[in-house]
Amino acid sequence: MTSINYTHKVCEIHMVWSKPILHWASLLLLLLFITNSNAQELVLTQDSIITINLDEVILISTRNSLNYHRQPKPLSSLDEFLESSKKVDMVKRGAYAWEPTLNNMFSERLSVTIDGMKIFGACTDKMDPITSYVEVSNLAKAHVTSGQQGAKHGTTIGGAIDLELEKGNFKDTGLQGGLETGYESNNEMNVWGAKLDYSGSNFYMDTNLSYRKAGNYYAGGDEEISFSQFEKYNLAVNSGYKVSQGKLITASFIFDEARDVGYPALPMDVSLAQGIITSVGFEQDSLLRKFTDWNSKLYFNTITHIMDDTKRPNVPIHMDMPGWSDTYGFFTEARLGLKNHRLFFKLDGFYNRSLAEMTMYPNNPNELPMFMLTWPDVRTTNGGVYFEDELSINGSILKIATRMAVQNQEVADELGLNSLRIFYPEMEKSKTRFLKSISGQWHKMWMPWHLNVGLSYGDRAPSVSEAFGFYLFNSFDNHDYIGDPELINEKSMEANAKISWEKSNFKISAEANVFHITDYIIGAVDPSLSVMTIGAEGVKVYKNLEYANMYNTSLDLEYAPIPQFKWNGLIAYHRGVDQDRENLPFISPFSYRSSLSYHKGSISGSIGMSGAGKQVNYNPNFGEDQTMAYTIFSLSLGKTFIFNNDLMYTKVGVENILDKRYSTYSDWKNIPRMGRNFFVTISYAIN
Ligand SMILES: [Cu+2]
Repeated sequence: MTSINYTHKVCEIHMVWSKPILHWASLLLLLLFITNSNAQELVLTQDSIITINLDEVILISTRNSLNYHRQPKPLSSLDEFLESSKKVDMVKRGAYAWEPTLNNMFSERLSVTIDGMKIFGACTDKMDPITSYVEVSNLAKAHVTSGQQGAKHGTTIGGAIDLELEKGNFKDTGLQGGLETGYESNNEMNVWGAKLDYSGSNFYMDTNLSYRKAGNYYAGGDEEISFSQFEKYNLAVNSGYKVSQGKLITASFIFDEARDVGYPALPMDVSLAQGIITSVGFEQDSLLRKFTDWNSKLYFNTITHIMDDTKRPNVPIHMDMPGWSDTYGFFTEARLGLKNHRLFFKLDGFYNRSLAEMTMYPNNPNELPMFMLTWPDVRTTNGGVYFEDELSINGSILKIATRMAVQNQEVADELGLNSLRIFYPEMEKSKTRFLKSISGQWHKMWMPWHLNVGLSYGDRAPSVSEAFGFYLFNSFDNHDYIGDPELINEKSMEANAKISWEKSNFKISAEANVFHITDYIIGAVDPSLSVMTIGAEGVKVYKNLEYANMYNTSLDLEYAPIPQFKWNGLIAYHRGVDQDRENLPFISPFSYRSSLSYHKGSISGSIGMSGAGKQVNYNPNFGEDQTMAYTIFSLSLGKTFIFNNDLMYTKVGVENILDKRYSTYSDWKNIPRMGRNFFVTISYAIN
């Protein structure tokens, strides 16, 4: 898949009141000094186009034909779009609701937001990442930011993924509509989409409806993967009203529901995963004369997740496991330009309620069912301020950013609190934590060279599962997990660097980052506890490790010998170890990908290759075994047709051409990925 990268640099500065930080700060100063003494630098204009975020923007919208050509598979799931990102990997537990990871870190270390809105999944087993509650047709872009550069969207260690909703533009185009359909051969998936947009000079309203239904998929070699089916509906309405020049009210509503979702790598499936995501916003071009781009939003979302094992054969004990998550939140932000400073301010807050329960029904009808709260109605209240300054100094840009937040967590359910007090008799009902982030990113150009370096510090509170989880079964390492409400905050120091050489038809860039995470939170076996889940090997309790180090490096090449042809190549290497040099789980082995694409007039096409080396560094204590090397190939062809005034786009292609049977390091319990898959998509736009 083609991803469009505006990869510029990011620098993060970390300033914590500790020695390593001072050490880093002096390094940064030294760097600045070196730069300032260089006479050949190119002076950057104070141009808003040059920002120094080391982020990646994945275009998702299929609103215009240009994007349609760029995307090898336009009706891909959002998961597939994210997987095309250079930085994001997907953990697969089946065909649906993959979990995005960034810098080999999972959701508890990331900030994932939809248009800046905080949303938390309702599944104790992570079957419902936030990304599963939206459709590609709802979204314009995905912004992927690494490390503390993502702090704008919330507290994070590994980075942020913000999914930007597609919005109207007040062009007087009246009503426009479109129909889309797609089919995939491997799992007989049907995709249907319809949209109706109205746009006038004062008002717009975009409506879209989509439906996907898939059967079981087949891994390479034609092995059917049982319980990998799913069905999903999504309805989204997005509207805006111009109150007066420069003032705008927006409202958005998304209803997303998946039913009968199989999770072949897990012992349970999902009968219902439902999300309702709503917001109202107010935007004003200016504020108090000096500030610009004032943007505020109030939002609410509610998630319902119902797990189901009634369709599984040989279930030792039937369980009902529903979960709920409601989030109320707001943010307000504005910009201010002052001489060579570009300032950005944001104030945000949310209140989340997470509740999950489990009822076990013994096979012997004379025994009573057993009821537990696995998430004991945890109320999280978080308020934060974020500030950044992009400062241009002698032709380079330094961006300094900080977030300060206060978070309170309270266990509202007495039964849940008393259950946890069995393990933590001293546990308080409520606990408040201060969270902080500070980062500096520095970008310098000596055409055609670009250099970005950054330092940062950030911390995070334990997640609801890590702090309050009560006998959460992890099928990967076959252990029950118990949270620890007394965990201390996990802290991360990060350094990153990127150097690139960019000409119009050739680009090469090398980048690396290292995270030194102290008080790293991970599960450790407690042999004194006995398991709750039948067949589980033991019980793990979350604890703070002394520290863990993670290293991520990549080399990226792009070459366009003629404008119609473009070649891309990427290789990446990751490593993660704890203080005893033990491997961390879920760290990618050496991986690579390459694609060649062609686009001229109404025709487009691409061939792609991706793969990974043998996983050398894995950790059996977390259920990992060695994942074998693999390489897979794909191909797609597209053409645009014009009927009267209307446009029809078509795309056909094949993925995993050689029908290779493979799984990656991030596939839950080595669940094999899809084998050969033919797809066709047709999109008809009525103008
Ligand atoms: Cu679940």
